[in-house]
Amino acid sequence: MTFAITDSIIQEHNQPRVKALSEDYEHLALQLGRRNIDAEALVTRAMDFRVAVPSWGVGAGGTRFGRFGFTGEPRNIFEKLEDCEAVFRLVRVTPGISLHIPWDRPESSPALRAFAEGRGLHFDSMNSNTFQDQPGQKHSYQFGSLSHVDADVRRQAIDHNLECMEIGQQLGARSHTVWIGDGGNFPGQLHFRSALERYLSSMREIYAALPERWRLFIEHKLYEPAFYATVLNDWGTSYYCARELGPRAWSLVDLGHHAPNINIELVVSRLIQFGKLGGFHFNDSQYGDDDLDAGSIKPFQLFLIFNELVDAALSHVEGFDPSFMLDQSHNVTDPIESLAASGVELTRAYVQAHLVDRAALADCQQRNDALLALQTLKQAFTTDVSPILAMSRLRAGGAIDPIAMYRASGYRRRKAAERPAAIRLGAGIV
Ligand code: PSV
Ligand code: MN
Repeated sequence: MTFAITDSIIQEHNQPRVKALSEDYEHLALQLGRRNIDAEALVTRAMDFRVAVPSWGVGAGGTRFGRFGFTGEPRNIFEKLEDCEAVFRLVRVTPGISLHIPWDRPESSPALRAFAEGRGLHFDSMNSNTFQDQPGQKHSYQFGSLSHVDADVRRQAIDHNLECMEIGQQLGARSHTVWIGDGGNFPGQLHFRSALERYLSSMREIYAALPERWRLFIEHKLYEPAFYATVLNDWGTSYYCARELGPRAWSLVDLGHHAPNINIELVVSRLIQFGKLGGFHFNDSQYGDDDLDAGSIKPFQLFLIFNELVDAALSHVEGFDPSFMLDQSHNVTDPIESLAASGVELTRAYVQAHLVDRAALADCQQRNDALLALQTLKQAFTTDVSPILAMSRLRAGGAIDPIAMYRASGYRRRKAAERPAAIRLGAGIV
């Protein structure tokens, strides 16, 4: 038997904290009541919030300069799922797992599915990987994959995506996410229009093979690994391609994939309005695709993004049903702590966005009262909803204080004993 954070360990840790939480919650409920906001309704919303965890996120991340492993690091997909379970048990909003193939290719999909379901987990989106070469691979992706000039390379990349979807079907997943590193480093290297045309024609084949009721997410990125021009570079190109592909193709927004200083909430709003916002990869950044923990650098931006999402949900925008995933790289923290904290931060932004007095905001906009419009948003953003989040976790069986609970459990120390060191050096994640 391997060590797990059980319900009873959590309850034991929660027990001495329940009284203080109840008092804080009552006080907040009273304050919100004065603003005609029902705290109980917000607890329910927080309990219903869901964000998927990436299977690759529970291992040590890395940069192109190196990767620092840690003791007790998961060595295979089963151990990764154990760590995903720990995150889920602490915060209760992360039962979905987003799987990367071939990083986490299962030897037996039925066995992996049973293992996950036995832990209250399920598989969310599949992710293909045609941005790296794998041992024994026939054709190299050095000069691209789905948009490569050579039809044989494109065939191999298309087949890989088809295989990902086949595995995903066996695992019970419901969507497939395609991100390619295709692009160029030098002016003249790529014929821009032909490269996009080739990408689209490869994607049409993938789209045609999409299992019933699945959604196809296409993820754009401004730069990296290509540093001069990327084939699927921005949200406009993503929107165009999603529309060309058909109703089951959607744009996915990774928060780290934009030009510096871009107004991401505006991008989000445009994709909602044009009916193509399919999902998110949440993370945070200071400079580029830094893959830092969600909400760690720009919490107000995160709130403003959720403000757009909640506004769309409350106004029942047709077909609006975005999928949420974390896509982070953990280099200096325990990934379980980072993922748990990120799950909490996303739920916080989601709940805070429900505090926005939308009638007052609409009135400010109508009267061109810019100052009060901002204050209306700030009133929601500056409300500390921590007691609502903690109450929702408590009621769902999670931890009142997830990080303290995790540390008290000694989980990583126990895993270090269970998982004798497998030193993995080398460059990390993109
Ligand atoms: C690429 O930067 C990306 O955001 C894609 O989603 C990849 O699948 C993931 O990162 C790999 O970490
Ligand atoms: Mn991503």
